[in-house]
Amino acid sequence: MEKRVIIVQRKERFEKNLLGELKELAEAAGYSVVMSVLQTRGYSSTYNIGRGKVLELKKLIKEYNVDKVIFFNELKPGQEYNLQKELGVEVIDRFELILEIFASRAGSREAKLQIELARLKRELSMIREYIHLVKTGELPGFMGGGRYAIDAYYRHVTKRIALIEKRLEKIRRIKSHRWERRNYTGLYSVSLTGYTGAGKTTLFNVFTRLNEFSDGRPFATLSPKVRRIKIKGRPLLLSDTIGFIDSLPRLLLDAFYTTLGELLYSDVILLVVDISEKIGEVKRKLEASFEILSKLSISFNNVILVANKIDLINLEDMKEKLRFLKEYGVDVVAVSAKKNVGLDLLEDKIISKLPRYNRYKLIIPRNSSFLEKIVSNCYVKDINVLNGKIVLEIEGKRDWIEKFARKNRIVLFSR
Ligand SMILES: Nc1nc2c(ncn2[C@@H]2O[C@H](COP(=O)(O)OP(=O)(O)OP(=O)(O)O)[C@@H](O)[C@H]2O)c(=O)[nH]1
Ligand SMILES: [Mg+2]
Repeated sequence: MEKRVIIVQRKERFEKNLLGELKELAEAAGYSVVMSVLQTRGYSSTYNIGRGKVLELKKLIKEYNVDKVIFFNELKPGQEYNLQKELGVEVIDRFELILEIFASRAGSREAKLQIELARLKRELSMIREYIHLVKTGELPGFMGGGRYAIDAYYRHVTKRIALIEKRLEKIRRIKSHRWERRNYTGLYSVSLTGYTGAGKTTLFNVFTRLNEFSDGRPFATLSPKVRRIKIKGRPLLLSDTIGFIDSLPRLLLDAFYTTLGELLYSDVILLVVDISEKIGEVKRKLEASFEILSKLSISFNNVILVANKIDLINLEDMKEKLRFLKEYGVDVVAVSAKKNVGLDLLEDKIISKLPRYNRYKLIIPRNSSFLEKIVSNCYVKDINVLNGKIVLEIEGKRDWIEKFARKNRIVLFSR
């Protein structure tokens, strides 16, 4: 049975209400949200929220038979302890919630290690704070050998962190080699990115006709998926990446950004936006996405805004939102990934954005394995047989084509 939870956010007057997002996250983790509680201001260092709100929560927990309380705000260990003691149920914060989701979705070894690392780092800061609180008498002290046990645990966690960091370092070295190699082939690379739930995986599936995991919940995709596809005859690599969310906890940023490393090696980035939502939501998610791309130093020239889910809104609404999106000065294409609308235009746009787009004519011997290599790495515009030789007109990445020709002593004619 699903665990019943209450979600809580304490915010300053100028801060956003993000309980809607917290609810989606909680549901993604398999909880059933029975109540949302918002408190404006009223901070107390004991509970994070004010004492009055704590008593109110206590009542609600009884009334609605609640198993757990999830806070949007990051809780200090003392606060978590005090809340649990007062409320009599488990209390976690958004950080722990996201970790739960990450952990349940993590596929690759790297993702798993990153999650464990984030968990351990958080634990370390908790232990430090805990020791501090005991010393200052704000929490009950350690009994008997408690102090020794805590020290030993602290050392264990520190060691484990160092070990995981070493392993991650190794994985990353291998991975960057792989990226370099991929950059070397004639294949262009296109990445899907954007807010969680925007429709990246759906679009990925339409393009690849494969069935990747997509269950309509946040973070359905954790580690990047890559497929080789052809768009209008041009071979390229398409990657699906993890979804964005607003204000990701600081300790999770590393885990998050490394899974996005793929984007740095993309020729074109498809930033998918769900435009069926209210314009305020569209704006919030879009700006959060832009911020993440900026942090990765991605050039917006390579970005295409894919305005998705147009099947859910009427024409007027769509036009207004497209006008709004265009103000950001990035190319926009409206589609419905689900209903297969607008994809032809999107494909044209992708092709128009592929850089280092070069045309060559070349002549190769018949029956050679060269042909197979060329077909799978370039766009073949024309093919003829002349005097027992194959004459090709191709388009593709200059680096790959020139290297291939040099290596195999094939003469190229630029066009
Ligand atoms: N109506 C409609 N629904 C869509 C469309 N595209 C995607 N969806 C739905 O939106 C939900 C989220 O789609 P996903 O493809 O999983 O989204 P995502 O961007 O990959 O999400 P994460 O992997 O969590 O970041 C699913 O329920 C899809 O069926 C569309 O064009 N129209
Ligand atoms: Mg996905």
